[in-house]
Formats: sequence, C-alpha cells, structure tokens
Amino acid sequence: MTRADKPTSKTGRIVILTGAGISKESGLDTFRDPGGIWDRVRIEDVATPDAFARDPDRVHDFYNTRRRNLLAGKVRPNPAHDALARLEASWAGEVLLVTQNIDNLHERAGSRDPLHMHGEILKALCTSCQDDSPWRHDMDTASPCPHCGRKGFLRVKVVWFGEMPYEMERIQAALAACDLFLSIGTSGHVYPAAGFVAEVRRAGRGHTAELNLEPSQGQSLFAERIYGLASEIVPAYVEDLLGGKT
Ligand code: BV8
Repeated sequence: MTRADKPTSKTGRIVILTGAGISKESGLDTFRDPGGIWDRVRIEDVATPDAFARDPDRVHDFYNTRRRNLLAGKVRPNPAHDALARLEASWAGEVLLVTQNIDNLHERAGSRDPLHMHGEILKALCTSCQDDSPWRHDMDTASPCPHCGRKGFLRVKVVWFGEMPYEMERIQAALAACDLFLSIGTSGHVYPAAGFVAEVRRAGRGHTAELNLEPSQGQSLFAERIYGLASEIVPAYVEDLLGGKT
C-alpha cells in the first residue's frame, strides 16, 4: 500500500481528532499524564453508568468541579485551537473536527461545528424525555429538566465508558474518505477513537499525522509524527498546510 502524501492543494478532505492534550495549555487537566484526572479519581467511580447509578452525587460533583473550572475566567482557547479554526476557515475542502474533549474551547476559538464524540460538559441530558439542554451551573439529583420539568432524571451529556460515542457512522464514513487524518493531543488509549488511524490506513487513501507531546499508543501507525507543545506544533502544521499564507 503506497503511503498517501500530505494534500498540497486546499481541496482535500481532512479529518481532525483532538484529545485532552490540546486543552492542557488552556489550563484543563489531561487524563493520563502524571497528576492527571485518572490519577485522582477512578474511572469506575465517576465515568461509568454503574458509577452514576451507585452514587449520582459523586458523579455530579466530579463534573460540577470540572464545569466550574472550565467556566472560570482563566481558561480560554490556546493557539492550537485558534489554528484549527483558521484551517477550517481557509481550507476549500471539507474539514471534520472530531473531539474527544467535552470542553467548549474549539467553539470559543471559532470552530464552526466540532463533533463532540464523547459529549459536552455544558449540556444536560434528561433520561426521562431524552432531550438535551445547555447547562452551565452545578447539577444535582434534584435538578429539574428544562424541557419536561421532571426532577431526578438529569445527567451531564457525556459519554461514559461502556456507552456508545456519538455519530460513529458519520465519523467512520469521513475517515474512509479522507485525504488527511490529523490526531492531536491524545494518548490513543480509548477506543473507538484510538482505532481511527487504523481505519484510515485500511481505506488506503489518507495521509496520517500524529501531533502530540509524546508518542501515543498508536504512534507506529502514523505516516508522520510531530512531537511538541500543541500551541507550537499545531499552528506550524496548519501554516505549512495553508502554504504559509494564513
Ligand atoms: C465503547 C468521559 C462500546 C467524558 C471518556 C468494557 C465495556 C465497554 C467498552 C469497553 C470495555 N473495556 C474497554 C472498552 C472500550 C473503552 C476503552 O477504550 N477503554 C480503554 C480505557 C481501554 N471505550 C469505551 O467504553 C467507549 N465506548 O467502546 O462503547 C459499545 C458498543 C456497543 C454499544 C455500546 C457501547 C467510550 C469511550 C468514552 C469514555 N469517556 N470520558 C469525560 O469525563 O471527559 S474517555 C476519556 O479518555 C476522555 O473523554 C478523553 O477524551 C479520552 C481520551 O483521553 P485523551 O483525550 O487521549 O487524554 P489523555 O490524558 O489520555 O492523553 C492526553 C495526551 O495529550 C497525552 O498523550 C499527552 O502526551 C498529550 N499532551 C499533554 N499535554 C500536551 C499534549 N499534547 C500536546 N501539547 C500539550 N501541551
């Protein structure tokens, strides 16, 4: 199988996957770095449906703390988020930004419609009427659903372990058709996102690049690997893609 080259024209299809590493320099913790979130709490206690059924107050508290931190004034998009928004605005071909992150930093940087495959911390989901709503304050077991009004049925609109991520068919179709797959700021631990690079390789047409602080679990599958701080390597990569004119 020939190795696809990076698109030189601005008409190719690009799929971008981001993870917690792109938001680290904005002040949000990653999960698996030393001192990261999973060093402080266990996935089984706060990020599974069983955890929520067993101790909803604990899970609400975990996300209330992260939501408050995200909405604190000092957390804002960094040059990596800005560069991806610039790429979307300047690229004539299709760009699909898929993020594993539940923060809103891509939107605040100007990305038009990021696909949050793991959901969004600033949304609530009602398990009674199934509607979702914007949600920017603390949530607890007595919070009423803004749509149906029922209490005790709200959860944060986030995909927990063992739950199906959002819009997988749309993502898989885009991966099979893309000319460039960029994986940014992710350790490649969590599936199905960690398997996206293999799906692009199986399709046999897209160039694959990993931009991360350090090699990820799937690093050997990428045709191109660039390591460094996202706020530095992502703008440089986008500048190169756009031919230096941004
Ligand atoms: C699914 C919640 C199937 C939101 C998250 C048993 C049952 C079911 C499934 C499984 C199972 N066992 C295993 C699985 C699969 C499981 C999985 O992959 N487990 C792993 C741990 C082995 N996956 C799932 O359960 C998924 N669902 O498979 O469903 C199914 C099928 C049919 C029907 C129903 C279901 C669901 C996965 C989503 C889980 N939710 N989070 C939240 O609280 O945030 S995942 C969690 O990890 C986060 O959401 C995060 O997005 C995700 C990935 O982490 P990363 O973003 O990569 O972050 P990480 O800290 O790991 O890495 C950061 C990287 O950045 C590092 O490499 C670092 O070097 C780099 N970095 C740091 N600083 C910088 C930097 N890079 C650049 N610049 C910097 N400055």
